[in-house]
Amino acid sequence: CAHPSATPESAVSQYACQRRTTLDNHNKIFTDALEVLAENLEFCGNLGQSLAFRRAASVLKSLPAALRHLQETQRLPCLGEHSRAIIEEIFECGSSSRVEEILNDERYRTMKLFSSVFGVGPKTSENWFFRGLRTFEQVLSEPSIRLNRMQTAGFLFYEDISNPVSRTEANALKILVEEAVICVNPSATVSITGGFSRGKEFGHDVDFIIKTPEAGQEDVILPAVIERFKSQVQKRLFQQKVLSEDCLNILLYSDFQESTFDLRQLPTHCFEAMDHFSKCFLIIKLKREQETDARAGRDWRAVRVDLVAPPLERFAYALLGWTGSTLFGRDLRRFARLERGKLLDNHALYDKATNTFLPANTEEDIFAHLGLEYIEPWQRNA
Ligand code: DGT
Ligand code: MG
Repeated sequence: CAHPSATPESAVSQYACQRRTTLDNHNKIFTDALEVLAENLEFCGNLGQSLAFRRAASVLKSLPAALRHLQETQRLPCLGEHSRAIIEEIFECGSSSRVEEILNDERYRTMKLFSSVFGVGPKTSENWFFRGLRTFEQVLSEPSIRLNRMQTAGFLFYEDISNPVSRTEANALKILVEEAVICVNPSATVSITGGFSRGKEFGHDVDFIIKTPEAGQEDVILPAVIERFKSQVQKRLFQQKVLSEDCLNILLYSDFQESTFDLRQLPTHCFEAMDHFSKCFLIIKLKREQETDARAGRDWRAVRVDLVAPPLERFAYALLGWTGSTLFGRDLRRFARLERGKLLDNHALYDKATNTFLPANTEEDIFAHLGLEYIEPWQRNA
């Protein structure tokens, strides 16, 4: 990606934050292939090369039409010789032999399977693979493996949470979360962020960001919401003189992470690092709208939900980070650092020339600080 940043009017920028990328991907055949290569390299720990393929795929996603000839890639940034060779083969044969090989590769398939479990990352997946494990049954019956709480929940609700969440389900969850949030703090507001705020119809989870106007409330609201979910259940149990807890408890799993945020902290260089805001990772029981799951004999499904509660003065930065996409966020930071001499992360934007933090009330303010045209969330599907 060594293209100059000053691009002519019609040229495609090397930075995702200078491109408008909707969900209308006209080059899916190429981007799917490049993303398999990227994922495989991630599994092998080769993050640099993986990112190169992700960037190549992202550039193709932003194009207004399908590529017609390989030559068209010559005017595009971030498409190196490896990516172009894959595209060429797809043009000629309809698919890439390297991608087919990866899709059939035992290591790739096993890593993909293991890392699809909530709480199991690439390191654990690799560890299990090198111990000769290939299936969930083998992992679960291996006496030397001790699953942590998150992984235990991941296996327990695997089938439900590996099924994509629909927008209808996300909206139903919003009502549920909103009810709990407003009950504990009537001046707080809840917004959907992540993939759904970029217009996606399905997601692997639902991300919510909570805005609290009073200083300090961001630190207490999430534990209170979790307590509210729990007490709701007890109340109903009591009222209905009820059955089993399993039928009523809507909170199937919760992991609250206290804020470690410090106003004076400079933005971090490490993109992968989790932000410091108060947040929780939940698995929530959602009532099914239509048919009951006959096999399971239940009328609910488990859904993954993330909640984040930043302090008001940093809300816009948190929203921008959580809206994504991941590559869009990564390129915003890279652009800020390399083109503007500023440090950006989910907490703040810091100007190295004046040694000051730049305040922002809205996402528009942040784009303006960076001298970037505003890009709507639905155009950030890089
Ligand atoms: P989904 O849930 O699979 O439909 O897609 P998203 O885009 O909602 O992704 P998700 O839920 O994993 O993450 C929510 C947002 O958080 C995402 O849009 C961008 C941000 N994010 C994801 N991964 C990272 C990361 O490794 N570092 C940072 N700084 N932000 C990330
Ligand atoms: Mg999400």
